[in-house]
Amino acid sequence: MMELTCFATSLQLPIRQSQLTFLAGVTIVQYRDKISDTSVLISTAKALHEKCKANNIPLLINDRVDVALAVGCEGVHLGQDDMNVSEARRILGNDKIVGATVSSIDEARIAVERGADYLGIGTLYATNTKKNTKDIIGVNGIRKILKHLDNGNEAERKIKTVCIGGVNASNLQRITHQLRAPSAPSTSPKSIDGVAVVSAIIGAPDPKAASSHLSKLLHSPPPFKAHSTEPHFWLENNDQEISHLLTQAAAATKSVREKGPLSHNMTNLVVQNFAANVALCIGASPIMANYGEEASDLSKLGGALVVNMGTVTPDGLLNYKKAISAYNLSGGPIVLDPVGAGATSVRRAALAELMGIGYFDLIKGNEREILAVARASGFTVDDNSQQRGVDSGDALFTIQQKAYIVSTLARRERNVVLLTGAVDVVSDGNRTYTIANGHKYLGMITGSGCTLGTTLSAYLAANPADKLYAAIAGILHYEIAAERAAAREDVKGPGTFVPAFLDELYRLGVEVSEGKGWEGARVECVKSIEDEGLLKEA
Ligand code: 3NM
Repeated sequence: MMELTCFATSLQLPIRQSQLTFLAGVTIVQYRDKISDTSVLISTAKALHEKCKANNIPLLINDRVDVALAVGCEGVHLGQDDMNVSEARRILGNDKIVGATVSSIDEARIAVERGADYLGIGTLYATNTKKNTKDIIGVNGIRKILKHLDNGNEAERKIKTVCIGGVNASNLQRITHQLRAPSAPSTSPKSIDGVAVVSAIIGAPDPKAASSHLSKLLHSPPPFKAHSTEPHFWLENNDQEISHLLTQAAAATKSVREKGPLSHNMTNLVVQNFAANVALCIGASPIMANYGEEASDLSKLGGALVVNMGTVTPDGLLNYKKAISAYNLSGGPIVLDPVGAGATSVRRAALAELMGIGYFDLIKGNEREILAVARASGFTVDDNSQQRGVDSGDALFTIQQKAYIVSTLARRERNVVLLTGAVDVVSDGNRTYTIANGHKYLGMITGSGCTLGTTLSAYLAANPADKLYAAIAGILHYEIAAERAAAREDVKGPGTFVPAFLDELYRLGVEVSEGKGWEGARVECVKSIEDEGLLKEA
């Protein structure tokens, strides 16, 4: 059961009695009042307690153990500057609820040690409700604390957690989806148990309707998972697995051609024309719309978004953020292509910012870009263990190491991660595959990586049930078409390759949809992945 904690009042949003008749779906109320005199605190809290009792909702008092005692309510919530948890426990007894605000692993550890019943972890996002917060720790900071608790002693594993700061109806489902301790696929990782909210309820014109809506959101899957058939598992026999995959991949190609999904590209100027042509050739419907305000309408058309950071600017970043929120809300898939992400501090910061405010169904990149993604996801990369791989002269990592990186990252981000190269490695955290198709000409023309992103967006939009299979289908379509184009007699080099490639994308799509299958697909399962120790918690 997910908890919805509502703060009944705060400095900026004073309580109106009428608001509390009563907050639908709220499971705990906290009375937070930092200015009133003690006598007023007690009388307000008593009135509030009567209402809470009538609705079977525990009432906690923020900061003030004395007020909680006077009122006889269910407990207190304590900040780091208040009475410490063990003192409060001693005074209130074991029957009362004692919660604590924590922003770091150390604070979490100490609060659990001292006997807290739950942790309020924050601040998640900057908020107008409480300006003097200690730390904005974001999604990564909270995941780190969850991971610590997940790996801790019994009390740490069992402790309940809620997150706080800037939670509202537009981000609640994404946040609860993302706030999980990343763990091995076989275990059930610790996740956030609820959210604590002030302004999204108390500041709403109709608090009861707002809390009811938040509660519904909290108890339903996020829109971007609504059509997923997860969990997905391997077939035991590798040949059967690959043959099943290829059948599904052919159906995915057919589905792209039948549905003609919108591929909304927020991409760099260099590749816009090429990306539109690639989308058309595979049967998708392209739109090159870089203006964020349009995204809300576009996101409702059943398509997908590509955020390609190839020519990132401050304006571009604002536009991406609007579009990302719109697509996360509608459930339309988003492909993130963090072009050159590791190259400059501006790009690294932009990537971290986007990953902190959005969910990306698929993130693709080359080795250096994926390493930047790993850092933005809260990992440190062990530079010493980078070594030249055996698969490609330029590769930093071996296939095994790549498999470890993409699967670890996909498991943390709960999405699909694709590391492109001579051999592509792609994973959803549970299943990892290599794909060895493609041609060197793809590396000699502009925008081949970017337009693979366009292709993948259309595949994800048309095939949301298993986004990993959808991605593999898109990669096969793209790379086998390149092989066929390069082998043509009329292709003399990269220049003549481009139009031939567009032809072959179209022709292969038709053939596969008509049941001719994937001649020449070179896909393999990577079923055993060692912990290469390349990614560490930052
Ligand atoms: N405590 P809203 S943030 C009361 O980080 C409080 O400890 C915080 O308000 C912390 O839901 C916060 O309006 C205010 O963003 C949360």
